Amino acid sequence: MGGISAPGGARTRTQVLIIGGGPSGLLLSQLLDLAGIDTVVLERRSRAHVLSRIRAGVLEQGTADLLRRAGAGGRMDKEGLVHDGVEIAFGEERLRIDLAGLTGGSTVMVYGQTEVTADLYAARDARAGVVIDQAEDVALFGLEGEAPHATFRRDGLTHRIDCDFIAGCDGFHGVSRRSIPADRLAGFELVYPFGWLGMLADVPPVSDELIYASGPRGFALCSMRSPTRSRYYIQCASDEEVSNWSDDRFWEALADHLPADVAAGLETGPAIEKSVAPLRSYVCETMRHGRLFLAGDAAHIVPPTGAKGLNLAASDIHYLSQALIDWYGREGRGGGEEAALVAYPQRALARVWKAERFSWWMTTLLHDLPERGAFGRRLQQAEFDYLKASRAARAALAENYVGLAY
Ligand code: RFL
Ligand code: PHB
Repeated sequence: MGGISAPGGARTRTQVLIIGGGPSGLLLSQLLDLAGIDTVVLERRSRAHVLSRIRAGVLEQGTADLLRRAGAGGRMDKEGLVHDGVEIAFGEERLRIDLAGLTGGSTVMVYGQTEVTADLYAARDARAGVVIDQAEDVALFGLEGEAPHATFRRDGLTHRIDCDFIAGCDGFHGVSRRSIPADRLAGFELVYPFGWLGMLADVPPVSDELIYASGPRGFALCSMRSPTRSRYYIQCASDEEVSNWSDDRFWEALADHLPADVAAGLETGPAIEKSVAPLRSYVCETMRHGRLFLAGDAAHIVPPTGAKGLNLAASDIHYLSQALIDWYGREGRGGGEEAALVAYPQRALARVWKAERFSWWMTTLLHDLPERGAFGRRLQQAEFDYLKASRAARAALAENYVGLAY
């Protein structure tokens, strides 16, 4: 092919080519590198853009442990906030879920995805990892054979990288899943008729713990990034325009969604960021197609209500890195390669579907669901009353919230 070259001195061949430089792709690259496996990451956006995205805030213990194993947990352990409880509010009633007490000591770490991504970039830089940003028009070839490759454009030139495997870590809208032939792709989707309007502000959080609130006007979440930075969300239409929301309008609506005693303690201030996220549940069960493996949001989406999106990405990467490390280990010993690769989708999907169930359950428990009418609201009240009355029900919530073992 004419006009094909190596970008900025990067190799034209690698062992595992990773599409997407979000948390999934960077973590995979780091874990494989630590095991002596060569990778190149191709990211469509600039690094500054990737690092400006505000997304998840809660890390399961398994995710925090994986980041430590990857050598990217130092700042998290200094600056992250360990939470051993979380609150559910229903109307004016508040119920604390004692995460640690109900799970034998498990906790969650409140530490923003923006920081996780920055720490992973720093870890890759420290090991001279190759992450090529602004890689446009990535296209994947030869997935069903033993020598796949990808092409992309950068600085007006077309480049080609050959590899053993391609890891599709390029999020829900990426090219990887779309490269699987439609008749080989098994996808399952549930779209909710609402979204979340999020805002970030440098004001102290209204409470030391997260509050998931369900009221007559719908859902709200009080979260945080630090003792001086708050992250708040309210339920909105999925096509809501951020530009319709002045800071004052947001704060008033938030107060309206919270129990009066919580609203009374709100400290307001100028927004640093506001954004709308539509809510969706999606699973692509075809997490492997030949030499292509999907991981993270490229393979599945959960509504953010259970705080599972980033954590599922981490467990996928744990399973995928193990499969690839196993494959390269066996290759050195001369065989048995298929078993290691076949295990990946099976192991990942078993955990994915449980997180999908939990995220769907939290979403339907707490949001205004107009299509279910007054009957639906009575069911939500009954569910909340059951949580209040039953330690077993609270334990089930806690066990899922801190994250199922892997
Ligand atoms: P990401 O973070 O989407 O990263 C994918 C990366 O791939 C790049 N990319 C491409 N690169 C090369 N070629 C292409 N053709 C490409 N197409 C895309 C993208 O630029 C990007 O850098 O997926 P990853 O790494 O799997 O990580 C998953 C998490 O980001 C995700 O699960 C969570 O952020 C989901 N999520 C939330 N999860 C929570 O637990 N709590 C939250 O509050 C929360 N809020 C959110 C969210 C996801 C959002 N999205 C996807 C728009 C809010 C939003 C707005
Ligand atoms: C957040 O802090 O952004 C956050 C926390 C918990 C969630 C979703 C988002 O369930």
